[in-house]
Amino acid sequence: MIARVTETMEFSNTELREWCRELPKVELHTHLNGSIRDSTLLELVKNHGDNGIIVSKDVEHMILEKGTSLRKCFDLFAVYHVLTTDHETVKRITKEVVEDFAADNCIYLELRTTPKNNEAKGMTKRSYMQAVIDGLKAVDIVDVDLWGCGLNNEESGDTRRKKIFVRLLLSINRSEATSSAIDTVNLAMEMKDVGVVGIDLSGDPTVGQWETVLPALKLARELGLSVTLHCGEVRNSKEIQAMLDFNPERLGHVCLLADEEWDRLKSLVIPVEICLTSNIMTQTIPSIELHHFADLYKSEHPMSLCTDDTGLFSTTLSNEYYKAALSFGLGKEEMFKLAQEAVNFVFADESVKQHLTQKFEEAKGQML
Ligand code: 6MZ
Repeated sequence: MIARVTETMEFSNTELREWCRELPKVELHTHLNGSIRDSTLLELVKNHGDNGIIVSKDVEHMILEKGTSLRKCFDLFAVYHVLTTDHETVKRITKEVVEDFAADNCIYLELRTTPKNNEAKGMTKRSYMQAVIDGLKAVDIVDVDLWGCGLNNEESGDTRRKKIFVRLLLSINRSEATSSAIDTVNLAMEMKDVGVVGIDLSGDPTVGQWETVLPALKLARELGLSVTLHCGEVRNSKEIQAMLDFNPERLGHVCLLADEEWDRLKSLVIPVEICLTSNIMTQTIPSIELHHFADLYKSEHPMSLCTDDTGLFSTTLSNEYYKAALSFGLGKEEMFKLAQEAVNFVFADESVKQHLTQKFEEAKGQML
């Protein structure tokens, strides 16, 4: 236990769950295709039918069985990508994912996705991203602020509607060639005035070489885009050290760092995106009690709770807070502070940070 247990104990579990849902939250690490609703996936499987690439019965089973190891996650992503590679579906899943986060009281969502070419569907990386933007415009239940103005509700001007700030990160997949990774960075640059704030490096951590993507990451930095890297999902000391040398704006996961890498992470004070459920479900970390959250929290290292893939891991951002409260004995004030501090690590500009800070100030009186 690392904090006051008593405060947490004041709640019943149901009250604690509800409190976590009401807490305003900032999500910094979630992948679009990993956050598709199960119901949507199953519908897509049904519509897709058996076509030689996927067999519906097997896929339904995989979807419901979920990502219970890193290997299974990447097998599933390959299936998702067969199901979602057309513009209408990309638009639909984007709309649904944003609505799900908004319903969970997330007030700022940094949504990441890998732009994809798919010649058969007439899709380019650019048109894929346009479908994402179309999905944001289609959001019904809240106002979406994408680049400093209301996106989906300009005419109504209804100030009572809840609002979510959405910013986009373009992901480079670790298996991409240098030229493809550079294309993604250039696309991010083109889309800087429509809500794209940075670059993520993700994908199967057992695949790809750091040197292949480094030129693209350096270009991103030169162009003023923020960078976050998936780091230490598998033991790979050489790569972890290279990532720390790069000193990105944020790091995701940082599960399997050796002691000296751990010390270096702390001395560099790089904010960490923590994904509790994901790390446990993929068995990257053997149990929640052994999760590095506790050590980072104790050393007051900057970090933020995140979901990684809400669909794949059947979680929500409020569930991640709930889990942290129960597992590490955090009280209301600690939880509120943890949520609020995430504002410091968003890639959006100062005006958004000010707006979010104000939202937390307004909520404080009601929540504490
Ligand atoms: C590494 C992950 C990931 O980009 O198609 N992705 N990469 N580790 C993880 N932890 C389990 N979870 C998701 O969303 C799906 C893609 O995000 C990355 C993978 O590259 C996956 O294919 P998009 O929207």
